[in-house]
Order: sequence, then C-alpha cells, then structure tokens
Amino acid sequence: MALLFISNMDEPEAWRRELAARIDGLDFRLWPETGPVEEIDFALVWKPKPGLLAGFPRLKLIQSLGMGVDHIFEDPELPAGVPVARIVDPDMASQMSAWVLLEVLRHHRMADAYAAQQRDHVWRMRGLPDASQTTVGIMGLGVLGADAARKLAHVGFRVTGWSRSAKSIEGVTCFHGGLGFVEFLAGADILVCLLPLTAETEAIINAETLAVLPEGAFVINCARGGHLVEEDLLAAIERGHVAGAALDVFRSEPLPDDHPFWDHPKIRVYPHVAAITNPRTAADQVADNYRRMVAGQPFLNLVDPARGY
Ligand code: NDP
Ligand code: OXD
Repeated sequence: MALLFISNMDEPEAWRRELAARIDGLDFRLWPETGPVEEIDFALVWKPKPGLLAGFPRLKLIQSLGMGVDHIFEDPELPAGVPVARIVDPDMASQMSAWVLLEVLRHHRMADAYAAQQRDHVWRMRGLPDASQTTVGIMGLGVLGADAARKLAHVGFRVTGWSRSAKSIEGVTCFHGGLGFVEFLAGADILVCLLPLTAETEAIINAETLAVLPEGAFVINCARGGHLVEEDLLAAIERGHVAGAALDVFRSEPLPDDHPFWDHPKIRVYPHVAAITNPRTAADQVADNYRRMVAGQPFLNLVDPARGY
C-alpha cells in the first residue's frame, strides 16, 4: 500500500514530512519512482500527465493537491470509478479573499493612478469613491466565493453573487442559474470569477457577457484561465467598455513571453498565486483521507465527476 506524489509545482519534501508525521509507516513515492504500479493505492496529484493515472490498476483515491480538480478531469483516460477528492482549506480561502480584496481595493481606490501621480510629483485629490455605491459581483459562491463575498461586504461594498443553486449569504444579494445571470452581470461594477472550470463555465467571460457589464467595469479572474476569452477582454478594454483587469490565471501558464497581457497598461498579471496550497495546513485532510482509505471509510471532500467540481 503506497501513496504516489505527482506534481512539478508542489514541494514533495514538505508533503513527505507533513504526511509522515501524521501517518505511521507511510510509503511515500515520488513520481516517476513509483515501484510496482499495483502497490499504488493513493495518488496525490497536481496536473498529472493525461493517461498517467490509468497506469495504476489498484488506485482507490485520486486526491487533488489543489482546490480545483479540472487538472484531473481533463485527462481523457482518467480511470473510471476512482473517486476524486479536493483540498478544502480555510487557510486557502483566507489567502484568496485577501488577494481579491487587494485587487478590488487597488482598483476602487485608484492605486495605479496615484502611483503615476507620485512618479510625476503631482498632488491631486481624485475624490473618494463610495464603496456602498460600488457593486462587486462574484461568480461562484462556493468555499472561496462565499468567503470573499462576506469579507467584501464587511468592508462596505455592495456585494452580489452568482451560483448554480440558490444561496443565502448575509449581506450578499444572491442570483443563481441561467435566469439570474444577466441581472447579476448588469449590476457588477467589479466582476470577480471564482467558478470551477467545467464544460458549462469554460469561456464564460466572453464578448457577450462582458458587454452586459456596466460601462467602465473591472474584471478580476482568479479561478482558471479557461473561463476567459482573452481576446474578447482585450477588445472590451480597447473599446473602453471595460476599465481593466487583474488576472491570476491564464489559458497558457506560464503566460507566454510574447502575450499582450504582459505589457498592457490596464491589465495586472500575477503568476497563479492568489491562493497556494500549504502542506502544513492541508496535510491533515489528506492524511485523514489516507486513513479512511485504509479503513474502508467514506472519503472527505469528494467531487462529483458528473458536475466536474
Ligand atoms: P466550490 O466548488 O466550493 O464552489 C464553486 C461555486 O461555483 C459554487 O457556488 C457553484 O454553485 C458555482 N458554480 C459551478 N458551476 C456553476 C455554473 N455552471 N453556473 C453557476 N455557478 C456555478 O469551489 P471553490 O470556491 O473551492 O473554488 C473555485 C475555483 O477556484 C476552483 O475550482 C479553482 O479552479 C479556483 N482556485 C484558484 C486558485 C488560485 O490560486 N488562483 C486557488 C484555489 C482555487 P453551487 O454552489 O450551486 O454548486
Ligand atoms: C487550486 C489552485 O486549485 O491553486 O488550488 O489553483
């Protein structure tokens, strides 16, 4: 019985240490040193190569190293019937909400304009924008979206959210489903994407949806690059309909060197760092799932393969 770690992003030694401290006698193997494939029961993965997991005939759980699982479901040869679990970590929700607040406030309080003024030694007050008259619309009201929504409401913004099923969150006006989508978009001065990437949400921020946003809206994408049609965002900024964007995720990561986002004066680029899995805070739930596997008990934080999240 062994756990196989597959990731070229996450720190294997930190995971080995944290898990060994929680699981007696753990047999931790690091891809590609798998040993006999039939000894691998548990795969702890970030972006496994398509077809790779199909090579382990005794797998009992595929555990994502992240909160998202699109990097697992995009494998056309994913072994059918093996459950998939994700990380659900309050520490990551705090990291994400802090990043969303940072980018909402940078835009709202005109931080870039004041930085330019400082460069030019210009003392000019631009007037104080009113948070209570500014609507931040959050697409996705799950673990991350709901946390960000509550914190933004606490700071004084008008906050709306959109999800698949109906929600009730104090201080947040909630919309859901296809019927609520246009009304939600039409009110969002600042649009934040915190959806999972699925067949339904792929390319959801496109020319049509951007056109529904109020004039001068700001776009924040910290979910997945696949949610955004990048050329449609560039066109909407070019037209002046969208004021700018803060982007943490991209269709191609790392962002190619010649990508127009790098030098765009109205786009801020981050290298997928809004929230990062921390082995210290996430190892408990992974160890718990490992013990559940050994004991034949139901797993924590399973996702629904039919929904894709
Ligand atoms: P959850 O699964 O907890 O929540 C997803 C939310 O999206 C739910 O509210 C769900 O609605 C809603 N949703 C899903 N599909 C649709 C749809 N078709 N229409 C409307 N609403 C929909 O996810 P998390 O909050 O934990 O994470 C969201 C994503 O953030 C992850 O999947 C990942 O891709 C990304 N992420 C990015 C990170 C970064 O550093 N940039 C870090 C961590 C995660 P309902 O509640 O009704 O099901
Ligand atoms: C995740 C991520 O899904 O970091 O956890 O993107």
